[in-house]
Parts: sequence; structure tokens; C-alpha cells
Amino acid sequence: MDYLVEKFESLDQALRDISSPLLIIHPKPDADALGGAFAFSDYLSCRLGKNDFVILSVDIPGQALSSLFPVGRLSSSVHNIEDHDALIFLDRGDVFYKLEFDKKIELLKKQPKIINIDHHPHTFIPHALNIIDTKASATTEIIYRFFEYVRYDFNAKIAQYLLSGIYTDTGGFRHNNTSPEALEISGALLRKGASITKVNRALFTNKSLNTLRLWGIALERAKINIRTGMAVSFITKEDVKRCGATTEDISGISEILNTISDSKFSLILSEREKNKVKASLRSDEYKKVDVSKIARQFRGGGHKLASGFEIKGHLRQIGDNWIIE
Ligand SMILES: [Mn+2]
Repeated sequence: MDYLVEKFESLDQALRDISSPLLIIHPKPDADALGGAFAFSDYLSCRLGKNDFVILSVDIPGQALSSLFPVGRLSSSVHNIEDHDALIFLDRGDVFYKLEFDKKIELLKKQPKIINIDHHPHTFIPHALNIIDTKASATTEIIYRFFEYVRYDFNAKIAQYLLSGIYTDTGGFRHNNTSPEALEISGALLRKGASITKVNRALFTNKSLNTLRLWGIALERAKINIRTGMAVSFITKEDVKRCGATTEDISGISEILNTISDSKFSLILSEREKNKVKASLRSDEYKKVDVSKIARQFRGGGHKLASGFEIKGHLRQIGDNWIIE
């Protein structure tokens, strides 16, 4: 039997014995985690005849995501895990350890059922029902397939949750994980009433003038190292303050730098809290540079195309050059 079909059968079975699940998404949730959680929660409501399951998100998403999802429904903490007969992890199984659920459930008299639906590698949870498909473009793609399996006839709102996840996790159908399946499913979701424009506007094209001013500073300072192919730029705390921007606005800069035609990868160095400089690295599949290797040399982490690390110190400009001191 097909791997996923087998897993879906187990999931369908498992849901028969569950009445009060807790849904858990990763810190700094993205549209895939949120879309997956809200779609799955609505499905559970329909199936179990109850409303508003608790969705645990330790971080409250920013404004852009709030226009796509009912983020007011999220809970930033759980009062009593004992009240839940199942823990359902969506989009990051490793949160089981990061949020110390391994230790929390050890103390419980009755063990909850653990379900993990994810498309990231190395997020397997022991003794859990793991539905991990690393070929899926997004967790929302796996959830779509499950809905298809159980013949859940969902509405346009849920179609939008799922499409938002697939669309953002594929970088707006630009990344390598944009498979024929991801596009086929997206087509089906559009037919059900989801809109690409809605996600695009919320997440990709509604930058504030303050954000763009900050990007302007970074672009003006950008340099390219012809030998290594590194496109690099710098943002100080003062720049962020002067533009009325936030540190969240910095994250898009490394992606823009990475679009410079001679670049092999990009690096943006930005001052954060006291005495801390954050480095974000980006590359593209076709450029054949593994930026996680660079990040690891500085005790950082991430994956092949997007990684980061931190250095103690602050940025100082000397003439045309920047140093960390
Ligand atoms: Mn994802």
C-alpha cells in the first residue's frame, strides 16, 4: 500500500478515539503551519461535532498573517495538558522536544495520543503516529491529501487556508519544491474558491514605505565579492529606528540580495539586541551553494538555501567598509 494511504488509514482510525485534541504549531508560525492548523481544526470540528479546539502557538503572528487567519483563536499557553487526549503537531514535529512536550507528558497518568503531520526531514517523534512526507511541498499539501482520502468536502475558507500554506512554502511557486502535485492541488483549491491574489497581497506585495526605506539603505550598501559570489549588506539598529521599521523587515533583504545576477549567495548582517549581530544567508538551488555549511562554521544552523548565525559585537562603518567589533 502507498505510504501515505497507510498512514491516512491510521489517522482516520486514531481520530475515532479522540475527543479533545490539542493542536500545536511551531514558534514564529508561517502560513503553512497556520493554514494547516486552522484547516485541520475545522475538519475536527465537523468530524467530532465540537467547536474551537485549542491551537497552541507560543508566538502570535504579525499583521500580515493576521489578515489571512483568525489568529485571535490561537492560545499562547496551555493550562492543562491532561485535558487533552491527543497532541497533534503540525508542520514541525521537532517542536515536541523544543517545547519540552517529552518532559510534560512524562508526568501525566494517562498518555495522550501523539500525531505528527510534517514535511520536514528529521522531525520523527518516537511512539507517535508520524505522517511525514518530505516530498510534499507543504504540510497543507499532506492535509489536502488526507481530506481527499476521507472525502471531506470542505468550503472556500478551508481551501484558502490550504492554498496559503502551499503558496508560501513554495515561495509563490518559485522554489524547487513546486512539484506537479503541488500545482495540481493548488488548481483544485482555486476551483474550490481559494485566491492567489489574497495570499500574494497579504504576504508578498504589501510592504510599508518604512520597510522599503530600510531595504533601500541595505541595497545602497550592498557589495558583491566576485571571488566568492557573496552579496553582502549591513543594517544597524540606528537604521531600523530611523526608518521606523522593525527587525522583522530585515528578513526580506537577504532574499533580494540573492537575486543579484552575479551572486552565489547572500548575507545580511544586522544588529539586534545589545552586542549581537545576526547573520542571514540565502541561496538558490541552481547556484549550488550550501549556506548551512557556512552557518555551522559560526555555530549557526538552518538548511541548504536559508540559514543563519549570530556573532557578538556591533557594526561599525569605516570609510566604505563595515566591521564587527
Ligand atoms: Mn511548512
